[in-house]
Amino acid sequence: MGFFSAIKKMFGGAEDAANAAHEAPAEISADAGAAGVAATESLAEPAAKPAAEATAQPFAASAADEALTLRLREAEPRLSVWLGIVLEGVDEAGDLLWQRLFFLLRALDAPEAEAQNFVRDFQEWLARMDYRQVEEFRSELQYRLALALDMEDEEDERNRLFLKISQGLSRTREQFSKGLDALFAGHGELDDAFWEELEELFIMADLGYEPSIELVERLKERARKEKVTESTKVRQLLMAEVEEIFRAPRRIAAVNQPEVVLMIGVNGVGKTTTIAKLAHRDRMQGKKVMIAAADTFRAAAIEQLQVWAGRVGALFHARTAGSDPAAVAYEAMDRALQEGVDVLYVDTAGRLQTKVNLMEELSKIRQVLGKKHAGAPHRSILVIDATTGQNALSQTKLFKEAAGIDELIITKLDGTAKGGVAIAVAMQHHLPITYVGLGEKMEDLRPFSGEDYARALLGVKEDA
Ligand SMILES: Nc1nc2c(ncn2[C@@H]2O[C@H](COP(=O)(O)OP(=O)(O)O)[C@@H](O)[C@H]2O)c(=O)[nH]1
Ligand SMILES: [Mg+2]
Repeated sequence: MGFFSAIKKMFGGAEDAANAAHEAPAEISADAGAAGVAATESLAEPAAKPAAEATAQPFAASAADEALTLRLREAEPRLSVWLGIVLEGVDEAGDLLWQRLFFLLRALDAPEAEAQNFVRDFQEWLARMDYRQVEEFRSELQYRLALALDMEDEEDERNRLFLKISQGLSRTREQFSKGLDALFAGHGELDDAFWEELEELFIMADLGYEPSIELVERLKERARKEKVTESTKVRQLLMAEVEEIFRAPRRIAAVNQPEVVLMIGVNGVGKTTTIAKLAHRDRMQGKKVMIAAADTFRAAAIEQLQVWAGRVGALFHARTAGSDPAAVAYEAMDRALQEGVDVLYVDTAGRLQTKVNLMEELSKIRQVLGKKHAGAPHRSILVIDATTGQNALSQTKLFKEAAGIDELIITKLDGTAKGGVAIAVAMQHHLPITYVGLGEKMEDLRPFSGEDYARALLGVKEDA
């Protein structure tokens, strides 16, 4: 959806007015635009905008719509603000809500078919969740709009994400940040005792012994380089160091479609729900998704995945429980190619019998995928559960050796006091963390930002 062109269209700008002119009732030249100022004077906008104004007409059908259009034009160009305006006077799901959603999507230049799909999907979701009140679904609605309109990187959504991470890490922060404060209060100078206590603090925050020692060494080095001698400055050093730890080199993203994503990790970490959340994101971005149940160990696991696939609108491929996981992966790969799928997710079993077994099973799956579709799997994602603390570290080591990992997703960062494990894993394994799970809802899987994480963990305010 051409959100930005739509925003510019609504908010004016001569160049955009020209771009949008095909939708205007008549071509308005720059001169005619100047002449038309009187007509739009009440909007108190610069002279170059009448043409843009004209393009806003087609969807300003009724007086109510026109009033809304004007409100949107005057408002800050942010999704949350716009959503707030179109949801005014709407308390629950129903005709008025659908009408307003269509209005917003049209105002944002969404093609009619996409707008229809969006609203229909959302209606289905509301029915399934049995939500009626706006307050029950507002957040999911904004999330869906942000994905559909490609606005997740906008400040608005980034703030929401930061709040989420910040809330999720509050228990970890409590331990960590309070410990730091006490440490700063007790030591003015950066002496050996200070560093030793800092190391203990890291260990207590579940960073693990070796990573804690390494982190202190890095901080000492940073303090030396930056000639920092006071303990109070260490918070900023730590902040910079944590950000640095998460700075993973960008991988080449070139993918020959379908993109194939292999999800690995032990039982219970959240693989299946994370696939659903990722698939949901893809679907909101208009992609065709297939999910393959190569975790064939339990029938219940296959059913659970099938239910998720149905909910998020993904194709699903499975065999009966006990089937060969590689055969499922092979067939799904075949189907994905035939049916023009954009992304194929392959769920795998997380049984940790022996490393050899695990290695064999995963490498067989990888082989058959690659045989059918060169380059597949394009991404092997290890899912780890933050609440398991140190186990997450040993699991990463094991899977890295057994199967190879391209990226990490850390789930259950919400409410755990062990959120520090993200630092340890990134530091020890040099793997990018691409998403984090911040709750059980679909909207609770978000792209990971090392900067947000560092800020949330250390309680550093935006302008501090
Ligand atoms: N609080 C919270 N729970 C999660 C998160 N991700 C997954 N879960 C829950 O963890 C449990 C196990 O998830 P599942 O996907 O079945 O794990 P799998 O065995 O690895 O496939 C389920 O109850 C999920 O709802 C998260 O980010 N936060
Ligand atoms: Mg599972």
